[in-house]
Amino acid sequence: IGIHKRGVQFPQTHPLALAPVTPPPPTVDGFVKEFLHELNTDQGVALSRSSINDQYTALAHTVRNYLTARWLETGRKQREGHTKSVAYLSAEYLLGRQLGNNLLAANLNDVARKALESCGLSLDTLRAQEVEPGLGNGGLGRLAACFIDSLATMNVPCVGYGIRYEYGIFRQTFVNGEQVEQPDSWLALGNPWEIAHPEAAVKVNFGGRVETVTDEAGVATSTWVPEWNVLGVPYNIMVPGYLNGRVNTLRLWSAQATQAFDLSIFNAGDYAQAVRAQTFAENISKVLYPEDSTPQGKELRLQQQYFFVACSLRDFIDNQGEDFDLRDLPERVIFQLNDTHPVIAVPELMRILIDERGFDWNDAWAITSKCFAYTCHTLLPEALEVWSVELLGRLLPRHLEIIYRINTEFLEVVRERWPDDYLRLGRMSIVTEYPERGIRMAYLATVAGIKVNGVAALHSQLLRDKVLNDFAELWPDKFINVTNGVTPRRFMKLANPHLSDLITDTIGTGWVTDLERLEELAPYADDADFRAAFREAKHANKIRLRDRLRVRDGIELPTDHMLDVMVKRLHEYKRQTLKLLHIVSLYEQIISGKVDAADVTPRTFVFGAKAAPGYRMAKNIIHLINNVGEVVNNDPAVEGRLKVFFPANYNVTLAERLIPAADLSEQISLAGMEASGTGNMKFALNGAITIGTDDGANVEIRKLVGDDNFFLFGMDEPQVAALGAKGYHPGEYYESDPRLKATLDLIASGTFSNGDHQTFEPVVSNLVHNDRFMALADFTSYIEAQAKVDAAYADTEAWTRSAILNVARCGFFSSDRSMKDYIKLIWGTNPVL
Ligand code: RUG
Repeated sequence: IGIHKRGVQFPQTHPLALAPVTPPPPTVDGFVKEFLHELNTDQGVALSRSSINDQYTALAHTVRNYLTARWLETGRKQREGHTKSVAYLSAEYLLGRQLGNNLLAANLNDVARKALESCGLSLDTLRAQEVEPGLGNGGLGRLAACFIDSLATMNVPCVGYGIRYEYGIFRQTFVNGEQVEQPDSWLALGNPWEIAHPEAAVKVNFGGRVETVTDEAGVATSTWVPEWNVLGVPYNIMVPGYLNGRVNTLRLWSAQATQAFDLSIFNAGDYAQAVRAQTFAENISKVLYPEDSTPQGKELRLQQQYFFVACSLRDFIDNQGEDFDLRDLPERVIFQLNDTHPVIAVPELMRILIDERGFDWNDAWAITSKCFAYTCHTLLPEALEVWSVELLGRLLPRHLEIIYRINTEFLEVVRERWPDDYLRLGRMSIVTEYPERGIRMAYLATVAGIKVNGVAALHSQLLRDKVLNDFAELWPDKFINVTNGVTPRRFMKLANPHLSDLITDTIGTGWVTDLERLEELAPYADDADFRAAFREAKHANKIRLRDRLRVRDGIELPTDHMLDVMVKRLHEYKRQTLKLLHIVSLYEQIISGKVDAADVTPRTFVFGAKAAPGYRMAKNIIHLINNVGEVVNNDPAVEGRLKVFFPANYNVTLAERLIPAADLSEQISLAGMEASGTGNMKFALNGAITIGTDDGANVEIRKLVGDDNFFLFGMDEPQVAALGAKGYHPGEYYESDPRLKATLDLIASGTFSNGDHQTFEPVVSNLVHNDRFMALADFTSYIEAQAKVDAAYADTEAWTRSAILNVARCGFFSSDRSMKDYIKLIWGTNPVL
């Protein structure tokens, strides 16, 4: 285990084994042959007897076979070139379906379609068979997936490391309007995209104690005597670049017990006890924690974090070969820490260097402090992980010891710079004493990282000025911004073929890998024919969405309404309630006769959102959205004017259908709360216009598209801070805006809960009495902005013009550009051509 040697020289080798591996011919016949071969030999069935899953699996393997030659070649070049790699450490990858993306990357879509047709099969049917791997919660995991796509496309050596959760993000269902979670057994029918290497499993230790021996010269040596261990089995997934022949690797670790069961206990008849150790070990990669932006600090979570970084560090180091001098590690790799989740990698590398490789502290730190960089994705204080010292000491005693020493040496640096500033020492210490003694992982990452980046300009500035201000004073150059981005391959080319074809027909194909070229579309905003074609594409997307929702959810989507979409995790700071207040106020105005229904712009509102299972308020809000939809959709008074839909289980697959069809993109978080957002970018690039606050990457979107092509509302971050400082009293807004009062009163009246006043009382009273995210303060401004939206939408040509300019001016938000920024500002890696 873990010592399985690769690259052994065989005394005799058949010449074929020395030749480069060749892919099957990229012709229809070549594809058919490969597909049937896979179906017959791998699935063991004849076409005539095969199930759809057999066909899908064989198809996936066929596509994989085309990529394999390039993958092996990529690996060979990388090993021989000793190039510096990016090792992206992320607890989440929200990949989305693989088949369509891989066909696109390998330019096999048409060939595959025709090949399958010639076998009497439909590519679309087989694509629908794929269960998406939901190994992430939301933006953070999807960002990781976009980044690895971009790095492969840009020819940058990268290995993504993560966890192969057996159950990904839960499948959301609604029962009487309330969220009910079902396990996501995404592996039930197998995963044809992964290749397991059980022989390369890595052992990971936990628990036990540290023994310290001091020699005659007074030098202390620590030895970790762990108590238990598990194995990490690597599963490789190919990450193909777009049409460039490069295939990088995503390596996900699955936990396995070192011993399947205890035979003596089994023989004694206690079967449950005999397999307990196995169950315990395998729990580590069993299920993704469904919290987004608010970690829970559970022991299993820390086990997951250490498990995957220990495997990944060991894997990367072992792959450098036996003669590799670890002093050269910073020239070989940069470990990018995706949020605080993998930060335990810092003491782990120190432990490997000192305890296993015999480096002294200073040399080990000299290496370690050049190998990591840290991306922070939040500003919410509760989202910055703090691990209790008690727990860390119990699970990873040696790491705790190392963290204490890092902290001691770091505080010396602080003391030297600010000799008498004791308060500052307390503020900056990696070890906090309140509310219990804990390790502030963001601080540890900041101390160890060569750079710390936020994910949008405003976020990075607030990190520097507020959350990590003391650190920014100490190391001003450490803090940088890299604005997030999204991959145009999945979120335009694949998701929006209508618009993509129109763009390609107009400006050529180069935009797919050079998204700034979308600028060339700007002049066409003034071309009536182009505008008509653009509208046609949008309409076709609404029809595609309608067809999908009809089958998926039994929803009948009107295709002639403005499509107003808010999709993202359910969180109070994102303010789905503000959107809901807008809908209820429109409804209230019509049913109370204040407004004639005929004067209301026909709109369909679509929500998509999962709530963390333990987040009570978020679940109440979901319930309320569903119940408002139920009432509004069945009230003849608003028929033909308002519809509210909430398809369950929003995921990447649905996003790919929904986003291209949207007219209006809702990005309405309280300013200073959303680190970046990436949905906002996807919508704008697909020709939806944003209504949004000055928050996260909205700020940059607005700057690029221009004020005329963006509906801005609400307080900005300094205004939010000032109101908070002055004292925020939401009740005053309730009392002073009659429209807001009528809206909240309607909810409180039981209209959306069969007359029951209790059901939504927590939502209403939380808004009126607490409202941490100041929805009521922004209500009036939001309603006014929505009125402007209606007016603008009435002018079809002007609206289309704005939508086109959104597409044309948002090329900046490609994840390729984000990756260029990381390379230039942090990694210093060179693309390998
Ligand atoms: O909430 C943030 C989003 O604003 C951001 O766009 C995304 C990617 O950077 O990360 C999200 N996030 C933050 N997810 N989890 C956290 C917890 O730190």
